[in-house]
Amino acid sequence: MSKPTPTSSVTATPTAAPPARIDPANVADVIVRMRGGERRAISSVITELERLSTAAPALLQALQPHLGHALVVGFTGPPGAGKSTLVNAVIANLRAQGRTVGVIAVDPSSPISGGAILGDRIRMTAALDDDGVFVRSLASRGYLGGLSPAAVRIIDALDGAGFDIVLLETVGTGQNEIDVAEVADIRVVISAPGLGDDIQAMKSGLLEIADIMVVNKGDRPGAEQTMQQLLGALSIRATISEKVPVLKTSALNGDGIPKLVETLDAIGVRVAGEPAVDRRRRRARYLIARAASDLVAARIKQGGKGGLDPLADSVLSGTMTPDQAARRVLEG
Ligand SMILES: Nc1nc2c(ncn2[C@@H]2O[C@H](COP(=O)(O)OP(=O)(O)O)[C@@H](O)[C@H]2O)c(=O)[nH]1
Ligand SMILES: [Mg+2]
Repeated sequence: MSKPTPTSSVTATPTAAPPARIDPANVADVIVRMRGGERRAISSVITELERLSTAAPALLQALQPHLGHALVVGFTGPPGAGKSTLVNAVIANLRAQGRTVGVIAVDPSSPISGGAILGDRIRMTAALDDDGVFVRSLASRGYLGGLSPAAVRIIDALDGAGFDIVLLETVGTGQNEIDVAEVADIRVVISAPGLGDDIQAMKSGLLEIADIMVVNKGDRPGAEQTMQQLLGALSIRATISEKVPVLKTSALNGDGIPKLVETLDAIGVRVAGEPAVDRRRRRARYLIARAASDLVAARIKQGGKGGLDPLADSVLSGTMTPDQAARRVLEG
């Protein structure tokens, strides 16, 4: 690629979509092969959607009739809580039951070392040599439209490919990661002893989105204390504490994993009772909201015709309120 990829999510200045690597005339055929479980087809569809290539719109449209089957489970929490290891343990449990699993690991850590992705590959050993599992890691390189929307498009790819469950690992540090967790049908928030500030390290926003709380590294001293702190933090939020199960796991030795999967399934039964279109709509809503806020950010940056200065002067001279000026910017 001769052009540098954008590093910010502001893409409203029409950045040209990268050229497709699959022939747009073959889209229908690729979808058929993908749904037949052909890994190369799955991989190339994901790549097109990840890059938001010129084939992406046709692919997304062709996928639509096949969406809404997969249960999407988000795993989020601070770095080092054991998310990847836990996801690996859950994969092994699900595979033992014969269920197929797609995995997306979103890791915004330094793209320079590449260590995070390599680390995921090492931890997600359950996925090796198994056609029933497909793992895709995303680093924080520039994605057209941003990293999180790329992850959401890949959820659609894995759902469309027919996987029973899609596991989405995100680091719960920034608002974007917390937002992307909202596209999941079930949100698992993971903490662990020894992360420094323990519960304080869990952004309060994370506690609020949890359908299930997990204290991982249950084999380590301090796990019980972390459990108690968490139960305490949840009990102040009375409405939440009633329904959020708090489970202890050890992703390393497997303790608590069957119970975690049972709990996921119990919630999954409720989710499956919702119309599939509701799940697709949730993801579409997220993509629209993100694209809209990117557009707004770009408009502000450009300031409409002639930059923001003329509007700022109007505000200074009292001929316009900041609110009116803002509307003018949005009108373009
Ligand atoms: N003792 C113990 N260590 C764990 C457990 N789960 C993960 N780890 C370790 O914690 C470290 C971070 O794990 P990782 O899965 O990469 O965390 P992530 O950043 O949340 O994805 C690794 O060294 C793991 O081996 C656990 O249940 N018990
Ligand atoms: Mg990880």
